[in-house]
Amino acid sequence: MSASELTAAQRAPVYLHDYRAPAWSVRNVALEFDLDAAQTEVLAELELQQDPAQADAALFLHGEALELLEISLDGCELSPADYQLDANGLTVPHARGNVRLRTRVRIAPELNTALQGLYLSGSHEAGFLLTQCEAEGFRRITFFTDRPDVLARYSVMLRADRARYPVLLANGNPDGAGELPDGRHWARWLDPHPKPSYLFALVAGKLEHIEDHYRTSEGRDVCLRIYAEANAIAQCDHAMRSLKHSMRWDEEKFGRAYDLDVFNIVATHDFTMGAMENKGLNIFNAKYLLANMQTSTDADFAHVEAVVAHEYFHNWTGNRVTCRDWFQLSLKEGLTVYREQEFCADMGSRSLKRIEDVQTLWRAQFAEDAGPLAHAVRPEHYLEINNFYTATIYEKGAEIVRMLAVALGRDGFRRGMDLYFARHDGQAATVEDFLAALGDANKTDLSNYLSWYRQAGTPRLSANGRYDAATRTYHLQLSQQVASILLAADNSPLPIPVALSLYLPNGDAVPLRLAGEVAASGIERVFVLDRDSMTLVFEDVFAPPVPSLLRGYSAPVLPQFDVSADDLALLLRADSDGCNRWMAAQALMTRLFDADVNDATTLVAMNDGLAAAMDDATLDPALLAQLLSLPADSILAERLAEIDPDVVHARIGALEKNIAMVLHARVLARYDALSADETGAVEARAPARRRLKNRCLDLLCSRNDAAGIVRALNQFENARCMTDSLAALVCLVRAGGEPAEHALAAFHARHADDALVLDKWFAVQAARPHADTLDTVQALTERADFRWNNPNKVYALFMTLARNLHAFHRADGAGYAYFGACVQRLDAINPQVAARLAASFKEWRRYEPHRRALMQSELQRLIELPTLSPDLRDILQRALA
Ligand code: 0A1
Ligand code: ZN
Repeated sequence: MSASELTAAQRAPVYLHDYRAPAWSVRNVALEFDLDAAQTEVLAELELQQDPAQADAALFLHGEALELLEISLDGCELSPADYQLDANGLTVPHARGNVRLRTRVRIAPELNTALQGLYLSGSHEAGFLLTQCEAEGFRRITFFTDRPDVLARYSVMLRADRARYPVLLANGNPDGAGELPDGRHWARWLDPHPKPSYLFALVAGKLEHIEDHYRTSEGRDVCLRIYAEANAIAQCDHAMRSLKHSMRWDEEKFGRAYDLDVFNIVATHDFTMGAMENKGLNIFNAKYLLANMQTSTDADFAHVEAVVAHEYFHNWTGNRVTCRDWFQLSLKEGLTVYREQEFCADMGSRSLKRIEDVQTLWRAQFAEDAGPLAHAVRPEHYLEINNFYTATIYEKGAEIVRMLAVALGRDGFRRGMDLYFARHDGQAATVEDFLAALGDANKTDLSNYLSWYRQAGTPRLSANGRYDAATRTYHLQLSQQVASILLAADNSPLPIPVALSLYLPNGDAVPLRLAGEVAASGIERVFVLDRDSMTLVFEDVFAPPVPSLLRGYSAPVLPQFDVSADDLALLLRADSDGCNRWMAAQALMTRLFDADVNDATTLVAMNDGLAAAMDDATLDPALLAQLLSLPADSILAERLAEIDPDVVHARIGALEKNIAMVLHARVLARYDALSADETGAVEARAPARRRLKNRCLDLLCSRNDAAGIVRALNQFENARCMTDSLAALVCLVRAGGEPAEHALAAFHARHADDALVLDKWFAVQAARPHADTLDTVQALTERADFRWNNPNKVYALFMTLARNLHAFHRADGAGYAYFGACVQRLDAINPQVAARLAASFKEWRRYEPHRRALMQSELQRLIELPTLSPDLRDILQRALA
């Protein structure tokens, strides 16, 4: 019986404390692929080595959905009595010591809609073959010890029909190619760097490429290629530029040079995630690789730069130093996100990048951490690892690295990273190894940061200040409250680096001298709160100061600061840290949301502060756009004891209309000036101006005023770039009616051949704030250009729908029922996609009783389905627990 005939067993949880070193390792692996979309054969020769300390351990290799055609051990063919096959893999009980195992299996790429393992991208006639192995996809290609702490050297032989599959790529360096009879050809690839199986990749098909070269600081000439289908190849230049910038930056900032002769990137439209860092052969969702002013927004350009950098940086943080087990996922992901964030900050505006990253953290991670899917950055157990590619592992993980970097300072952090690479190059490491290297290099003990990796939930940081005029001292008490003791593996106090300044009413910052210190040292300092509470006493403070806390958002905590609206207005006006100016504006808006705009003092403070910002000609237009933006709906919704989408919507509307009204003249003038200057260019400052211009347009349209709609129509008709065209379309669709219909039709006609632009077209409609949007989405799924098996299309419609207060959260429950039915349908196609969508229900307990009951019953209906993927089951179980 083949493993594919067995039904998948229900998963047992995996525990961190059960970790054992591998009983069997693979030194070398030789793979031979006879590639074909319908049937591919994979021959694998593994040089296996048993750990002498585990001499009794049977040889077990993971394998799923593989048809075993041939198996031999040390040259002797095995009979079925010599091995056991089940849904999880292959056991060869009598193997001992050093052995050579040879297996030949058959797989069916074109039937693989889960997009894990080897699959087909595009059409059956003209598509290409590619792989996705992280986290556990390699076991769908061949039998293997598919765990990240088994590092092997790979040699890969690819054979295929030359006409259908002219390009044959795998990891490492090319090692020969040639012709075969019957129109077939071969190519061999050799990867000299031992790697875990999740980094394996191959690509075969009809692809074009662009090429460039890069000379590393070590003198290696690297051939860089980006592969894409013919109609997209003209859109790869921005990615190539970003790649070269990333390579230079990693040498300059971390001393890390590239280590192969070639670096290949391939774009696909069929990908569940953003991109994948396979050694020497990165594979990208086309959405994060292709960019062109006519079809991509400024935000798309920024995403491409960030994701190219992210995958490239993995070459050291992830590939050269990998993870011992999947519990350590944030060791590579948090660290690589941090590196990516720093790179983007260096390429553009540091404070703006920080604001964007904080926005993402607050919107995605805080919500995750507050609900039933909350988990530690290093979890203690999991059912399905695919469900742990989360905002907590990525974004909160990056925040922990940032805290360490803030606490150690630039040079100390670099020393620590140097030691981390020196100690662990070529190894599979742990979070403890990381903290030890950073600490040892700086002769300090950072093990208390482990609590950040072990505790789920967002801690609160409170601050209370008291000024003593007689002694001219300012007493600042900082204290922390652990968020969710229930979930914490330990609940010891966390080390929280607090970067702070003190501002005098005239806007000057106070030189900071603590009681007992001889002299002041600077106007910004970092204090690490590593107890429940501490009080800092500052001397020589000549007037009651306003504290500017968590500058640059120095720790991922929920601020609960005892500061007045006027204090916030001062920070909004005068803080030298752009991120803190923005946080002050957000705090004012949040207070107004809480008070349903009925708080005169706060209203005046916010309105005056924003007006002053608009009048400040020196302010970066992109920062101004951020100051003028409300916190995300989901963040504001969290403020309510019980979420009622109608209340959220009404309060946000009132707040937005107040800003639009109070600033109307300024917004109009600014929009017209920026609009007259628009060139549609890529140059560095243009995106910032467009961002402000389009936020102004948004405000002008918020009350459906003719002045706004006319401008939106005009901008839509005359747009020189996608940023402007899409921003106008969003405003028109929100207003609805004939202009919206007309614009949607025109946009579709203009971009009918471009899958990525069509995703935007789908998403804009799914975002329309109206209960009827549900019917629109339903109708859109019937179109020929919607594909259920394409994750980008599915996310464009359904991720957007899930964030739509009006449609998803319709009071009649139709949104939940429809969404649930779609999740069910998708589970049979791509379980990872279904599980990601199902996580949209995670906040169900926070809603008012009526909607809460509706969401719960939909979750309950789903969990009782007779067939459910392990991925979806895991999410549903945790959501309902
Ligand atoms: N390691 C990748 C993310 C990734 C994870 C799983 C995947 O399989 C579906 C694909 C990509 C990254 O961090 O970029
Ligand atoms: Zn990553």
